[in-house]
Amino acid sequence: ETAATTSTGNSLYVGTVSLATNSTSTGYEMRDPSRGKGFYTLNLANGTSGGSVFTSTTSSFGNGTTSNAASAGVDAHYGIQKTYDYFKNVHGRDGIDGAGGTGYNRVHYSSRYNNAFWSDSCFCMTYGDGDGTTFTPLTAIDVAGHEMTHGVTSRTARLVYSGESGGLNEATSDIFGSMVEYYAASASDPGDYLIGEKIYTPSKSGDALRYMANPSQDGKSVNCWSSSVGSLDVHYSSGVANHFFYLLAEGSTGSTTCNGSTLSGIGRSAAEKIWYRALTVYMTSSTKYAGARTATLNAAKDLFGSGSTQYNAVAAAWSAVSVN
Ligand code: ASN
Ligand code: ZN
Ligand code: CA
Ligand code: CA
Repeated sequence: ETAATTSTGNSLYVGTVSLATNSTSTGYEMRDPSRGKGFYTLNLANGTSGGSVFTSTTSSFGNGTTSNAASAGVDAHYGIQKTYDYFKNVHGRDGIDGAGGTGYNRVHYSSRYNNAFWSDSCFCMTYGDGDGTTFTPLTAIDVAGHEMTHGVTSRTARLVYSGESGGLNEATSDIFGSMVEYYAASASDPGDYLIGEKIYTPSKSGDALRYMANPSQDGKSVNCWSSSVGSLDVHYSSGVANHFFYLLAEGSTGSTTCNGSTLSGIGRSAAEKIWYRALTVYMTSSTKYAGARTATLNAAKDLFGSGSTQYNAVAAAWSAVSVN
């Protein structure tokens, strides 16, 4: 017999959290049987396949440090839980596949592995532990939201992962990764437009993998569209759309805009709904930046009307990143 139950999780990055778990005849397991078709978190114990679900004899998992293997599992399980809730409660989407399926997590993949990734083949999420210098375990909530959003994109617009469409694919993951972080906001992780700030370079504070408010701050990403943007790595051509989204939601006094314009933000709630509708209704596998402008304008028209403040703000924010 099994039953859904709430356990306490002692995480690496967000303190003590409520974890949706399962109670069995022998204890508790890191498995949520209730959200959609359910999901669970596996410990790969430095292997690259197989693994076993994290279990505990008490309704408590992890100890808040890497000395306990379950701590990173807590972050990953919290991340999949909050990502599920974000798409369900904000966008009305039931799971990554839209039909209750959210896959599962694999934690402690390989040794000192400096990445995390979504795979469409296993329909699952995988997290490395990092080498301890460039990365700590990559189980932060914005990374969870980023990677699982790749699964959503695969089931919707299917943006090809190269050229401008690849930049839009990456930006979609940064956008919803950040929106998941805001959705889950807590005192220890309040939400921001930085990607990976909790896991990147533990010896240096204040930096991040990517900066949506000013993408060029990473030294590689671009703030403004140009005809050569499609030749960049997708993690750098994403800068144009990340910058667009930040400007749309939060506005600007003009310090980063490509045309010197000042902008009033429409807020995260309107901006995220516009991007989601653009992604799921209007973008296709070959959408480029010009097409993303049209897609988001169409989405804003549907949601708010064609002469609305939000519609006009979408046009102004794209112009501010040189997508005219
Ligand atoms: N973490 C990387 C990403 O989501 C994995 C990859 O290269 N696709 O972008
Ligand atoms: Zn990505
Ligand atoms: Ca962040
Ligand atoms: Ca750092």
